[in-house]
Amino acid sequence: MDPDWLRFHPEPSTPQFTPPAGSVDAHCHVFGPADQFPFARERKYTPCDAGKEQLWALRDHLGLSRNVIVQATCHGADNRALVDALVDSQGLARGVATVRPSVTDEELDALHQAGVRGVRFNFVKRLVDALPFDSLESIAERIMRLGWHIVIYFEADDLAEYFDFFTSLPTTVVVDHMGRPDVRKPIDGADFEMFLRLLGDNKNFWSKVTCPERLSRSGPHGYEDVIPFGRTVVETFSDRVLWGTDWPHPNMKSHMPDDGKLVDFIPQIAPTPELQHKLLVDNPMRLYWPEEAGV
Ligand code: 0GY
Repeated sequence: MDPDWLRFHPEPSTPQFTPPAGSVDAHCHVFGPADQFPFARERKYTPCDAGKEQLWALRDHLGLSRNVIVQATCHGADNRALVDALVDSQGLARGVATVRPSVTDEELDALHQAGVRGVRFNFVKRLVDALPFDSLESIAERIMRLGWHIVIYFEADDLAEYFDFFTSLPTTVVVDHMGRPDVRKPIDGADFEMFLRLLGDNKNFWSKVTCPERLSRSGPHGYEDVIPFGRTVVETFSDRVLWGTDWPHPNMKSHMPDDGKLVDFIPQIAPTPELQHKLLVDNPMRLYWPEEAGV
């Protein structure tokens, strides 16, 4: 089974930026291996195998300490590859799962035991047929007893449609990739203003400042057009931002980023050591390892 997108970078460079001790890659995936953990029949793309050992090697190479592994649509609601990686990580990885409304409390407990701390609701139409709101609401209510949060993934054009539903969610909500702004539009335009309002008016909302390689229209050499967007989010909501590599970068068809260069992008959006520490250590530890963060 051949992947229908580029393979991840075979030899990422060594970053020039040194992440602070204890830094967390708070958005990455594991895929397969397909002969052990088959991809979902309903998937919209076929990835390459990208297993836990490769993820741990990347973590060490980049100078990071921990991972948050996010269930991607190509594995549907079959979280076995995710759980396998979490168990193997010996506490150095947490997870965000995908579940259906039919999930049992016992299954949720088992996911929690393995290290899952949230569920992902995906609204990106090219990736998935989203569940109806009432199904998502029932999942949201079911996970509250575990103290989990909800990760949402959507395109900027769809935010207006979902705004009221998102703000009705009863948990902490983490937005993937800054709500995928169109970085060709002005930063003070209506679209990004709506996203900033989502976070500004709703203190339970966090954002990942991830994926310059997906958002940039200026190409792989520095992702300059994404910097003002990322920096605004980091500086405005410094206690509610997360960073991650997005390895192995599913669906990247134009170019495959060098993960070392993605680490070097961090000081462009978090220019001071204080902001870097919040983004890479304090915030992810508070959300995913609160028992160690003293929360
Ligand atoms: C990402 C982005 C993408 C894919 C998925 O669940 C997924 O399949 O999240 C994408 O294609 O934009 O965060 O990995």
